[in-house]
Amino acid sequence: MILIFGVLLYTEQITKDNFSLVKLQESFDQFTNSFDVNGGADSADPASESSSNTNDEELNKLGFRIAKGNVAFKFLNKKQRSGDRDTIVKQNRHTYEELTKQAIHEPKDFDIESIRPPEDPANYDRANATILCLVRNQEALTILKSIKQLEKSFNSKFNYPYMFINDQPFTNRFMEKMRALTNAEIHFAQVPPEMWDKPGTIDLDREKKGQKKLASEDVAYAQKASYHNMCRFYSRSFYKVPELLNYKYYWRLEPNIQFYSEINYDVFKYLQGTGKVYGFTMGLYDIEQSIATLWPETLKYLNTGDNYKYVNPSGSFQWLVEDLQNPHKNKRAGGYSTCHFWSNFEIADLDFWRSEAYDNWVKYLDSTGKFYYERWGDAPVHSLGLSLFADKSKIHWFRDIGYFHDPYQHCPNAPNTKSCKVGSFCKYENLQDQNCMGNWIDNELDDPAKYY
Ligand SMILES: Nc1nc2c(ncn2[C@@H]2O[C@H](COP(=O)(O)OP(=O)(O)OP(=O)(O)O)[C@@H](O)[C@H]2O)c(=O)[nH]1
Ligand SMILES: [Mg+2]
Repeated sequence: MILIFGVLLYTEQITKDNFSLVKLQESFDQFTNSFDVNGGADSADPASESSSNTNDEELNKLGFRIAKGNVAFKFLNKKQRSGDRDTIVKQNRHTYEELTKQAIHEPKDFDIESIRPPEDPANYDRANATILCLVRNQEALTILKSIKQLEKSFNSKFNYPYMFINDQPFTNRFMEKMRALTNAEIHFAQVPPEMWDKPGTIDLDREKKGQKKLASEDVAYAQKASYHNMCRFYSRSFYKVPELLNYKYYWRLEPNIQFYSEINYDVFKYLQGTGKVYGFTMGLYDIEQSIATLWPETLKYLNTGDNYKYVNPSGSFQWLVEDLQNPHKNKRAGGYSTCHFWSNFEIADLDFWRSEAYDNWVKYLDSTGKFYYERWGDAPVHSLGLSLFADKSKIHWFRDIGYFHDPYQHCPNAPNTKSCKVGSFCKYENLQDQNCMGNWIDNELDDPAKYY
């Protein structure tokens, strides 16, 4: 089968493309990689065969293998879920709703009383944190709506500074509008062009073809140049923007979102005090075509040189390789479930992105050009980075924060949740299968009773 595909690929390359050995090799690598979620272990070598047999036992038992040139992951289905896709979707929905409907209070794993709102926010000893808004001038009205919500729920009590960033200069009108919204400090910065613009190394012909193909499959924003720049920027550069370098924590805020909760503790100090690196509210499946080779490329990277050392043995690997709820996505994405933390909401530690483990990997991703040839999003990139390189106990589900970004929401059963239906994830029935939180709860979540 591989041979037949190889011949087809070869013929197709000669007739459709200017034949190039390099391109052919690359396509073939992608193809073989997408079937070899073991990351290309060399089974022809008897020594490596016997060691990989031992390793296979480990892989079957643990669901992962971290060895030089032999990194692999395997879904173990520990909850023994079975049935057709509809049954799995129903089961996972039930799992999510049941947990979300349980009464939830503030986190128990930190002394929350010590991080309550101060009497005077103007004189508060804040954590080293900022609220980060990447936004365009023409989005003034929609980001304004988000800021009003955040001020009401959280920030009027703490006065954390805002950092607005943009690839273009902000207009005076935009800046005036924002200044009128808060008592907190506000900073405006322009993203350096080398962090934003498409690099000169991108093969424009290949980019056009790739994007056209994605557009023909209805992949949102496939041909929107700025969207590709934005995804690449949020994946590989935002944590290096000069004005952000002195900050450790950020809360990412987008236009047009809603908060359903009153947040009465300092979420940044919560992360700081617990040593957690990342907080999220929702987990989703992704558009598989947009990241067809993100996982194969990642495995290729992890199986190069000493890169295997970056993989954290306490990572959250199972939800990455789950293949029950959306097996077609897993297949198309070369073994990746496509599950990711929805990155329009992030409260996180910038030093995680600045770490060698994340930064080196993302440099490799960038070198493939596939932020442009495909449409790799920052959400799956952040999520793969976190699941592979961070201890999963450092990833926090802000289950107590009700939040909406069209068309999905998280609506917890908390005393101060308002304006949403507890447990409901999406008003559209046909999108229920996009919720990946059942997978997270089943496969990665530590006993929730410990934390809430
Ligand atoms: N300055 C600037 N900001 C951008 C650009 N494109 C996107 N953004 C911002 O990047 C963030 C993500 O972009 P969105 O368009 O919301 O992407 P999305 O959430 O995947 O798509 P939607 O579902 O349409 O919201 C938002 O904060 C945008 O304001 C751009 O070209 N320039
Ligand atoms: Mg958005």
